[in-house]
This record gives sequence, C-alpha cells and structure tokens, in this order.
Amino acid sequence: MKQYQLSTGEKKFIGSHLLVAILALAVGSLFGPLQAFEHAGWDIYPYIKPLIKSYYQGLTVHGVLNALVWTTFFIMGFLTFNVTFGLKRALRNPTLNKVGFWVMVVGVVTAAIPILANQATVLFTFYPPLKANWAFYLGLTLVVVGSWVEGWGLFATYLGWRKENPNERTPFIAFASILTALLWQICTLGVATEILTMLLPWSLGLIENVDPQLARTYFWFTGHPLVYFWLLPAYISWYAMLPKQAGNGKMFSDSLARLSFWIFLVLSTPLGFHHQYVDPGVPPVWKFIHSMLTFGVFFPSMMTAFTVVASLEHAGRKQGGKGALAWIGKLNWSDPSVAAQLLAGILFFFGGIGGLANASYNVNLVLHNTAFIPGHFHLTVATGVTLSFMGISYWLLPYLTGRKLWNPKWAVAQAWTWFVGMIIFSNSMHVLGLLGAPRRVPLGLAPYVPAEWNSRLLQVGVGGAILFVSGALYLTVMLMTALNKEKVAEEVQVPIAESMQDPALTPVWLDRWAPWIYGTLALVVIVYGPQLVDMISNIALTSPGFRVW
Ligand code: HAS
Ligand code: CU
Repeated sequence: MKQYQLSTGEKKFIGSHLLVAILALAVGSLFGPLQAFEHAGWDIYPYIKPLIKSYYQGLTVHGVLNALVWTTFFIMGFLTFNVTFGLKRALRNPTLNKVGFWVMVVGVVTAAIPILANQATVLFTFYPPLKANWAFYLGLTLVVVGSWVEGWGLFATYLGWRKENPNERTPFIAFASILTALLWQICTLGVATEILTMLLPWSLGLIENVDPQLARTYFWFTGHPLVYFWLLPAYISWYAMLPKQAGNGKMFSDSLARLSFWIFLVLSTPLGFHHQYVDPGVPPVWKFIHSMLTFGVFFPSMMTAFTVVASLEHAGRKQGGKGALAWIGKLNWSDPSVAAQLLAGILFFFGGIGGLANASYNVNLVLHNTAFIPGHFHLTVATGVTLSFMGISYWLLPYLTGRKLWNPKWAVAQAWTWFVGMIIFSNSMHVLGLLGAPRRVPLGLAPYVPAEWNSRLLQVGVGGAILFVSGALYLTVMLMTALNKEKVAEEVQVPIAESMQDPALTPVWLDRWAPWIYGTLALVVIVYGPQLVDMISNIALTSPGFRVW
C-alpha cells in the first residue's frame, strides 16, 4: 500500500536535526571512553592535553553534548517526522519550525564555545555555586526556547488536523509525539526559571549571589521529566514500529499504549525531589510524597514492558516461533534497527530496576552521588534511549536520504558491541557505587582506592573501549550511508505496526487533551507549589560563584 510521502523539504528539515544530533554525539561520546580509561588508570591525559584542560571539562563536554544536545535534536526531528507522517499532513507553518531549529543551533554553538574554552566546566547539571560564563547559560536557554518554538509548530499542525477530523482518533505516533512535546513545554519551565531569574543575571554580574537550594529545586523540576522527554520517543518506536520490523507483528493494545503516555504526562514532573533526598532545605514530607509519585511513574513503564513484549511475542510466533521463549530467536535480529532496539530494551529493563533502587529513600542515601548513578543512567539514557535512537536512524536515514543503509552487518555488529560494552561498563559502575566509589571523581588519580575496586575499575576501562569501537562503527555507518552512491531500490517503507484492536474502539477519553492537561498542572501545583512558595519567599541569595577549574 502506497504510504504518505513527506516532501523533500520536510525530509531535509528532519535530516538536519539528525545531522546536528549525530555531530554532537560524535564529539560528546568521544569523551566517554576517555573518562573510562581514566578510571582504569590508563593515563591518556598527556595525549589529549591540547584538547581538554581537565577531567571535569571532559565530563562537561560528554554530559552536555550527549545528554542535552544529541537527545534534543534527535527527538525534535523524530517527533516532527511522527506528526507529519502520522497525520499525513505538512507542517502548518514550516517557517515557525525552521526558526525553532535555528534558534536551537545558535544555542548549541553559544553554549559549546565557553565549554570548549574551559569557561563552563559545570557538568550537565550546572549546579551553582559552580559558575560558568554567561554564554553557556544563554546558549542552553536558546536550545530550550528553540525546542518550544518547534513544539508550537507541531501543536499548530495537530490543531489544524483536529479541526478537519473532529471525530477521528489521533493516529498513535502523532498523539504520542504531541504529548511528548507538551510534557517538555511543561517541565522546562523549571530550568527556564532557574536560568532566567538566577544563573544568567548572576553570570552577567547583575546579581551578586545565588540560592543553590532553590536553583537545584528549579533544576530537578525539569531534570526528572527530562528523562521521559528522552524515553518516550523510544517508547513510540517500541510500541508502534518495532513489532512490525521484528516480524510483521502488531501493537498489542492501542488503548493501553495511550493510557501509559497519559500517565507519563501526569506523573513525570511532580516527583523531582527524588533527586534531592539529601538536600537539607527540602522537608521530609515532600520527599516522601515525591518518592510515592516516583513509584507511581514506574507503572507506565511496566505497562510498556508487558505490552511491547506481548507485541514482540506475537511477531515471533507469526514467524514460526514456539515455546515460552524460543519465539525470541525468530525475531528479525538480522535487521540492525530491530537488533539495536531489542538489545536497548533488554538493558533498559535493568536500568529501570536500578531506578527503583534509587527512588527508595533509605537505599538512595547509600547510592546517591556514588558510581551507581552513572551506572543507572548509562543503561537508561545511554542505552535504552541512545541505542534505540541509533536503531531508528538505521531506517530513518535511508528513508530521508533515499540512500541504502551502508553495510547493515556492521550496523548489527554495532548494536551488539554497544550491548556487550555497556554491560561490562555499567555493571562495574553499579558495583563500584555499592562499594562506595563516588561519581564525578577521577578515580584513576585517587590515592584512596581500595584494592577491591581495582578489578572493577579495569572493567570500566574495558567496557569503555568496547563502547568506543561501537560508537566508531555507528558514526562510520551513518557517514557512509549519507554518502552512499547506492540508492534504495524503492521508497523505504515506514514500519508502522497496526493495532490488534481497532483504534476507533479506543475510548474517546484517551484522545481528549483538556482534562489530562488540567490534571497534570493541578498535581504539579499541589506537590511543588507550597515548597516553591516557601523557598522563593525565603530566597537566600547568599552564595557567591566558584570556579574550581
Ligand atoms: Fe533515573 C538518576 C529513578 C528512569 C536517567 N536517572 C538519574 C540520572 C539520570 C537518569 C541521567 O529516584 C542522574 C541525574 C544526575 O546526574 O544526578 N529513574 C528513576 C526511576 C525511573 C528512572 C524510578 N532515569 C530513568 C530514565 C532515564 C534516567 C528512563 C533516562 C532516559 N533516577 C532515579 C532516581 C535518581 C535517578 C531516584 C536519583 C539518584 C540520585 O540520588 O542522584 C523509572 O522511570 C524506571 C522505570 C523503568 C522500568 C523498566 C521497564 C522496562 C522496559 C523494557 C521492555 C523491554 C523490551 C525489549 C521492549 C520499570 C520498558 C524486549 C526484548 C526482547 C528480546 C523480548
Ligand atoms: Cu529522576
């Protein structure tokens, strides 16, 4: 069946997002293995001295370019694809979306310059009183504002579609993408307030001091829902595309998929204090409420796990799979997009379990600020999300460029090397954390390293080396595909899995926005309002800035 065609201009526009995203990943992920080698005591520093002034500058480049730039650009490109392809409709105001994209690009360059000049070595969380050059804060603000503008362009496109199709169910990939963009607009109010009312005027010398406790609270208002802004695009692919790719399977339940996204919208933001369990300025009662809500936001992921695996089992059995688990072998593992996303999901499972450990207040007191946390988020954002995005790009880039995927076998090898390298790296980081090793410390130089850490630190280096190879494989496949003279034989089919249950039967309350949005805002006000009012009315602008690099 002939699929809806995006215009060449739209394909180029979405492709420019992937280009910036992959360039950011290329530079940002280079510093990952370098940090791992440092932990293993392989002193590569003399060789990179001209490049980077310190471990912390390298960690800032790694965290900002990977966690903030690679993700945001890939996601805005993928959401734009899903809305236009899902609604079978061009962007309502392409200029608006282009303005948003270029504001993001200017923001990245504005923030990258001080980072590379060692004027913003503040890590991806940029906690004050560490103080960066004003351009860093301005740059990040522009990236957020640019993504808001692109989101407005998606909302306008959707409203145009809704007006002409008042009774139709919103196609799932468009619905889920609009919801993700909406979640982002709500949750980024925190970090926008932090930068615009404190960090930017402070770095410009307009105010002397900051209130670190209030700044952290603003940051984590955004910081946790940020992870679902990263995760939900991967979930869109797991629900609506992967079952088709894995073996011509179907989405298990359209209603349940939508319900899980609604729960993410409602619960993503009002739980940020689970990053602040040890903060003295947050009363225990709010920490308790946020921890309960954190256990609540665990459910939509569990719903996803069960229904996506059910869809995959359906696909596996359609391919002749038998037995309780043997159907797994019948999935299309030779398709790099499938291999990458299945392996991403498997490791993400363990990342999620680690998230539960983090969310448990008393366990967190042992884990917080230890190597366990980077162990957790290298399974979640660095694998569940990043390896899924790599998997999506293995069909999306050929679709956008009309060029054949270069050497699919290399792409499959890339997925497996990421999987193996990450198991070794992340597992050793988790164990080091349990042994008391701190995060964000150059452990290779630490004089206090107990003997029992050594084998794990070596494994961190080995895992990092394997991930380095995998990252190089990915960038090679992407570059060679973009340059490939061999065109695709015919139009690349976008892998959309139909739903086993007719979406027209999906209850209408799962396709109406107002009640869910009001509910989300009400919950945010209830669980953040009193504490924010208290912190703001007692704001303590007493801390000067420090530059420890
Ligand atoms: Fe987290 C810290 C709790 C999810 C990222 N997290 C972080 C940090 C980052 C991060 C970056 O409560 C560090 C921030 C910093 O620098 O300080 N996290 C959770 C919980 C979840 C969770 C409860 N985190 C994520 C996701 C992330 C992410 C997603 C990025 C994308 N996290 C915490 C807490 C902290 C924290 C505390 C603070 C720690 C501290 O003290 O600093 C939950 O959302 C997890 C739910 C997930 C699951 C897994 C479901 C499994 C699925 C896979 C299905 C399998 C498939 C494949 C499809 C329940 C969906 C099948 C394959 C076949 C072959 C069949
Ligand atoms: Cu969190």
